[in-house]
Amino acid sequence: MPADAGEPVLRGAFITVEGGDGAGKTTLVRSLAECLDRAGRRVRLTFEPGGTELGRRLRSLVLDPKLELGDWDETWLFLSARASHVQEVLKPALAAGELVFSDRYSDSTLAYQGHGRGLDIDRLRRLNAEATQGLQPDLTLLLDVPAEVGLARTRARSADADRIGDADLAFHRRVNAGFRLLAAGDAERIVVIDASRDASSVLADAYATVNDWLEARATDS
Ligand code: Z5A
Repeated sequence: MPADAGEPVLRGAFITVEGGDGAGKTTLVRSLAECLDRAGRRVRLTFEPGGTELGRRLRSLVLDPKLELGDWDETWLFLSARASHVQEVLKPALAAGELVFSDRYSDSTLAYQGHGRGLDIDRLRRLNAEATQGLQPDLTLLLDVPAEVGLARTRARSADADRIGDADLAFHRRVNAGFRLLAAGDAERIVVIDASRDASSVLADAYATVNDWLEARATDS
């Protein structure tokens, strides 16, 4: 079916990196971008919540430990940040043919607000579809690490309070279990990587996965 007149064709590739707190997403996307750059592939890095001015402002609200927020209020803030991210950053970059990596995207809402907070997953999926205008990642790397290990890493890095990171261990375990369920339900898109290993082993697996995926995509097109 032809694309709607006026809707740009998204020729680029959209890869997301997901996982619980301290899984190593930020570390990984930076190193991956360097490796891909050395191999001649320019990468655009972005993240949620953030990536736009509205996203950055909403991020400081949603993570502020002094702010009391209901679970749905929290959800709307993430969705608003995502809607601006899609409209202002992701769609234009993909329309221009870029290779885009986002540190977190819509699976985080399903895992944190759905599995972690216990909100209705089907409703969250519908709201994600609205906020993203239907834009799904082509490939997702899920960094899987036990919640205790991830939290120990983030707490060793900084003692700063964080409204979501400071939730109890049971919450973070539900989030991680939620991510694994999402991966089991969408094995074509979501590749699980054991992120409890050292950063260079995680990078080697992630790089091989992305490279294979990019080559397969080039062969198919
Ligand atoms: N959230 C949500 O609830 N719903 C949503 O829809 C979205 C997000 C989009 C974002 O805050 C918060 O919002 C997040 C989910 C929620 N929860 N919290 N809190 P954030 O961006 O500040 O938090 P984060 O995404 O979890 O980032 P993080 O805590 O920095 O984790 P990370 O990016 O996965 O890890 P890192 O920064 O790469 O590494 C953490 C530390 O571990 C650092 O000192 C590294 O040097 C070290 N590290 C990294 N990899 C390794 C390995 N392999 N071994 C040992 N040490 C490592």
